[in-house]
Amino acid sequence: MKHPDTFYITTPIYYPSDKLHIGHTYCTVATDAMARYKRLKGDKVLFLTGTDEHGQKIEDKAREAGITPKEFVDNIVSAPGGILDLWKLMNISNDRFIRTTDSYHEQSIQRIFKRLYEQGDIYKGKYEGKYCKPCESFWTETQLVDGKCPDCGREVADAQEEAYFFRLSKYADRIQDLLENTDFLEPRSRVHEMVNNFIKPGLEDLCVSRTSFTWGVPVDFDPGHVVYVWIDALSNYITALGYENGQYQDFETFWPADVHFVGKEIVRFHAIIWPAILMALDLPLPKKVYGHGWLLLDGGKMSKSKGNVVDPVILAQRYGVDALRYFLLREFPFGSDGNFSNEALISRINMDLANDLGNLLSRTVSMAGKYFAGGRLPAEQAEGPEDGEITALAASLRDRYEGEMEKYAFQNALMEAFKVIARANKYIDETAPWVLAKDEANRPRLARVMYNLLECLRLSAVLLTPFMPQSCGKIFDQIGAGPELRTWESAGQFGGLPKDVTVERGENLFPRIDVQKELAELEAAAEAAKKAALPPLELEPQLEETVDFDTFVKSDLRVVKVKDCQKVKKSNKLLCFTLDDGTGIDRQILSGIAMYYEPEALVGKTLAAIVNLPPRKMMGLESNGMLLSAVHTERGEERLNLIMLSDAIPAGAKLC
Ligand code: ME8
Repeated sequence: MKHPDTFYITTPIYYPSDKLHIGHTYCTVATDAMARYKRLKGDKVLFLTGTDEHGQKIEDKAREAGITPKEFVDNIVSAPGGILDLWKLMNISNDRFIRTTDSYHEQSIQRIFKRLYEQGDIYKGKYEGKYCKPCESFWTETQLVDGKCPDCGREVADAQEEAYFFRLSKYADRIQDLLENTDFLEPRSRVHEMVNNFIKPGLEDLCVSRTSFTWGVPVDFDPGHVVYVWIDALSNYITALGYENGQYQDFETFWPADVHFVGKEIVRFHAIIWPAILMALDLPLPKKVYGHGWLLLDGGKMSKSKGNVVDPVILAQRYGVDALRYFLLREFPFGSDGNFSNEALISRINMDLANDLGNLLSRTVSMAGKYFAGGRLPAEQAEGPEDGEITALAASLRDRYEGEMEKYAFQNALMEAFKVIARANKYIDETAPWVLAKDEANRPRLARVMYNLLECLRLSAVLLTPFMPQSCGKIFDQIGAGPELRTWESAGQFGGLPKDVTVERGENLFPRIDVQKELAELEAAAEAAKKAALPPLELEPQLEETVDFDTFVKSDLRVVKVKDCQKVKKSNKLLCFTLDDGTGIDRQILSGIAMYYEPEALVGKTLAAIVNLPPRKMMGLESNGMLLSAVHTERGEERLNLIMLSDAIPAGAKLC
């Protein structure tokens, strides 16, 4: 039986098909903050994340790269700079990391699949779809592009494949009831979409095996079939606890999960398919699935193929891991989409962290150090009329914060902590310690003011620890709060610090960022990364259509020498060439290559031209022919090179 003080929380397992971006980081950081919060409260937490490593896409990408699928995923997951390193950098405190290629997981999947088959929840049938023969891939009608294969653009044909199906339809009523009549799925706004779009139109049985690729868990009782996607991926949440394997013994302690955090596009799989699989296995259902929103860039979903991804590593290196973690959870309401921008990131860091929190800390600690010898407050202190409101606000912070955290409302929880921080900054202005410091008689009052500020910092820092663990540790060090004053219990009351606490000034935790300079640098870095990600060389595909020889030889290609070359007035593109073509009469050709060459550099060069094109007028000048050049694309930029020939070849020589 699961104990009420245990807490099991998961992220989705990520596809290691590309490097992860800030959107993936968002979900993992949120899960980490929640796990740390529960640990702070004293729960026994199991925080699971991992990677979803099977499937056709990985198989294809590995083939393209000329390596095995396992080598391919290892490069993205466990090699230096991979997913494991990213989570280390982001200070993610996961207790376990599952890879669906781990042998214990594969063994469990085979057992789960077999059991569902033997009890009749999985049956053998025929998968029907559109089949692309060269790609050996099935597609659904909606995946096709203009009725053709979305990968290679060729014709597809109706085809059937033997496959296993899971009886999802059997569980439709129970799932509808679960969604409508419990708070299994949150935010509640997502329930309506699930029921109306997917359940009410009729749940179809789900194809759970394939024979058209091999990179998956083999169905052990039917060679040639591999388990297809969702049974393999979703079951990670139980196999990682030791369900149907001997690797771990945590199933009894931690299942059912307290919450699965998932992005909104996979809510459907977690809120419909996953409970159905668990119902079939006769296991308790997770207590909650929380579908968070997406981070958008310029209003669209980030995706590697669109080239609009934001790299969390660059941001963490520039601003610090904690500032990035804070921004992600403070800026966007967790259940809704949010637009990522560098401006928003920098202004949030400047406003909240540099101005409010960073300033409060450095002002308080430096005043305490300046006004009291060795930074130690005297125990004799005097209350004042300004104290009541701020101490009450700080003392009740933990309750308000807890209320928000229990609803996964990270943004609100952080806003509560920052209300205390803002109030403390105002309290400095109200009490004006620099005025109090002028008169020795005010010493007890001054000490009390400092003490209240330090307590506000301490209580806020305890509750900010799940979000900014490293920075809060440094705050505690500066304000003299020992380990027993960093706990959840100690955050429930105002007045935990000893009256004669000693502060120790440290580094400035959140330096202010120069917005304009930073934005320019970030843009340049993003541009460079975008370029680096582009294929180094792109060539125009060769034409499939043939041209007959007689047509080809009608093109009169000649060697020409440049006598003069000028920029055409009012045109950014055109150069006007005066050429010796061997006939004794100058030939004029206009060419749109001004962005590639300085005209004077071309005088005297030996080039190739086609000379029997009909005359053409451009910008009022006549062009008689065309100069030949070679064109290709390098890292997204078009490159052009005029065909230059040996100067030993005379003008007018025919090219053939
Ligand atoms: O879906 N903003 O893996 P995945 C917020 N393997 N979240 C984002 C995001 C963005 N811009 N982009 C991606 C899979 N995500 C499956 C899961 S679970 C049994 C199997 C989130 O790597 C996305 O919403 O494509 C999803 O929750 C997670 O990253 C993993 O996406």
